[in-house]
This record gives sequence, structure tokens and C-alpha cells, in this order.
Amino acid sequence: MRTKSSEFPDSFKQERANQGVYKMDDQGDEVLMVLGLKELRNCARDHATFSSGKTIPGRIVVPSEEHIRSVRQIPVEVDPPIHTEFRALLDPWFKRPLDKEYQHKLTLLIAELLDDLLIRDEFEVVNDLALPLQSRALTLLLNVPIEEAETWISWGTHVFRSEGDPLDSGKAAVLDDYILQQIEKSSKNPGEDFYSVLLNSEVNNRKLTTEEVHGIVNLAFAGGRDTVINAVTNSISHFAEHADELAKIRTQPNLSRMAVEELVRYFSPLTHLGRVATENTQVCKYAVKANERISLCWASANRDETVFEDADNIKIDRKQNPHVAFGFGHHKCLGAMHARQLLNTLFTLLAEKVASMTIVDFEEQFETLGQINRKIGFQYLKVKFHGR
Ligand code: EMZ
Repeated sequence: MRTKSSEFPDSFKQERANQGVYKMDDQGDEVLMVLGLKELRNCARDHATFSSGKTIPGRIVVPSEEHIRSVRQIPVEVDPPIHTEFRALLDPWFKRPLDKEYQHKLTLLIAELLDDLLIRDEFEVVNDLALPLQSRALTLLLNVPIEEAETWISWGTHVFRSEGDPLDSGKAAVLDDYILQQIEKSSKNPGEDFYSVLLNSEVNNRKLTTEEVHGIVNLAFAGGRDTVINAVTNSISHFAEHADELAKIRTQPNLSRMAVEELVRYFSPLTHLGRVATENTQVCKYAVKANERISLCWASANRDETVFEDADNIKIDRKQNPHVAFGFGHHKCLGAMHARQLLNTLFTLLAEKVASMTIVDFEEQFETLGQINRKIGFQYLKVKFHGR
């Protein structure tokens, strides 16, 4: 019998309880995944020992993107003190989702998408809702015309992955060419867009280099792509099987924000992110040699039963929720405010417009981590909305 579409099992339960770590192979290079929340936080804080910057670009991502991407993603692939400078520069821009005008535009954009889907007999969530929603919302974050989203939609759900190829160099090149073109356009004809703002910014009393601008923009496209798409699709699967929770959000609107936190904890759209050891050290009594990688496994830490009561169940009104779905410490997700606002608006509008949903068909999507297969989302999810 088929499991419920909205069930996302904890793939790390046994390893977390037994060893606290899991060793996986990534393209011939070992990664020691850190599974418990407490240990993960300790490693995340210790950037001197577990660095994000002291290795080649792409390597702290698992699977490593070192063969398909040469630009360093900023700020996620640099350490303090330069990391602190970049965050100070970028944080105000990424706080714009708190502005009323931004929120208003986001609401209109999501309402329009939902209204179109409400009159359809059935639709496929990944391609008909999550992908256009992620792309159109990103035009607000980058402050570019909404028409740009059509190009991004044509790239599919992941900027580096394609069907059957988790590391697609052709796709990575399409993204790089696109970004370099946009940077050139904005340097010739500056405006209010993200590229222009970056080209006119300074760190350490000097202008950013083109490569730095490229690295910042590359991350803006890659970091919030499949993660947001999966968060949206997975949330739809959840509300389709728990219409009572949508009804609760309808009567208690404040619940929507709590539901966002709980659903991202449960789904953990980004499984993990790596660090490279700068010296011989150990994690949970396991030796890690200099230049070897560890990964901070947000997905496992978010199910840590020593921290989260009834961790494998979604409680949309969970009170204590110190999840790490957006990372932890100084590298905490820069796009988190945008993602939270997007999901909160989506949940609020769903509650307003949709009475219930029927799941017509679905196929789950998995990520392979050594011997472990982790469910991360859907190949496709066909549903029907029943309007209010
Ligand atoms: C990287 C990562 C997350 C990587 C915060 O960054 O997300 C992955 O999906 C991308 O492939 O490049 O950005």
C-alpha cells in the first residue's frame, strides 16, 4: 500500500541515535554528516575548525559542485571576517520582504496564480504552481521586471540538476552566462535592480569585483530554487491531507506563521551543507583529518527527539521550535525572510480561497546520501482544488 503523500520519514533516526554521525561517499570523497542538533550547532559556530571558505568553490555543497561551478557563492562560501562585511552589505536588501509594498506585490502575484488554478479541473503542483511561484517571487527579491521569470521558469526546478543528472554542467553554464549578461547590462545602464546595487557597493572600502557580484547572484538563484519549490509542493501535499489545518488557519490567522516554521522543520528543504576541516580534529569521537569534509545535517537535527517532542509529527502550533531548516549561526539563510513571507502568504491565501484539495496522483522524489534515500519532494503531484 502507498504511504500518504505528505509523510516524510526521518531517514537518519538510527544513525543519529547510534553514532550521531553518518559517513557518506560523495564522488569518491568522504563526508561525515553531523546528525544531532547540539553537535551540529557546535560545529556551525566553530568556523576556525570547520570552514566554509578554505576550500575550492562548490566543495562545501554535497554533492560537491566543484566540477560544474567555478564561481565562489557569497556569502555562504566565505568565513569571517570578510563574511561579516558581506552580510552587513546584503542584510538590508534581504530584509525588504518586511516592507508593506513588497508584501502587497507578493500577495497579488500568489493570488493570481491560485485563481488560475482554482478554475482548472486538476493541475500539477511542481510545474503549475511551485516553479512559477518561486520564479515570479524572485523577481521581487532581485527587483527586476516580472517578465524575467519566464526565462527562469524555462530552466526547470533546479539550476544545476536535470532529470537523471544531479550535476549538469550545461545547465550551470546557462545560469552563469545569463548572470554575466545581466551584470553587463546593469553596469552599462544602472537601475534599481540587485545587480546595479551590488555593482555600486563596497566591502572593506573597495568596490565589489565582477566575480564577487557573480558569486552573490549565483547563490541568489541556486540557494532558493529547489528548496522553495519543494517547500511549496510539500506544503500543498500536507494541506491536501489535512484540510482541518487550513480551516484552523482561516479562523486563527496567526497560526499561519507558526505553520510555516513547523512545515519547514518537518520537510527541511535543504538536507545539509558541508564544511571543510582546517586541522585534524574530531566530531562525536570520530576523527576528521585536515581538508576532509563534514556536513551539518539540518534535516536530521530537525527530527532530533532529544529536542523536539513528537518530532516525526507536524504540529502546526508547536510552541518550542528551535529548528535549523534555514541553517544556524552566522551563515543563517539570507533568503529566509523572503521564503517565510512567501510561504506565509501562500498559506493565508490557500485558507482564504481553498476549502479542500484532492490528490489525484503523485510520484515522490528522493535524494541519495550513501546508502540512505531521503524523500525531499515530488517528481509530480497532481491535485484538484475545491474552492470556497
Ligand atoms: C547551494 C545550496 C544552498 C547550491 C544555501 O545554499 O543549495 C543547492 O541547491 C545549490 O545547488 O549551489 O546554493
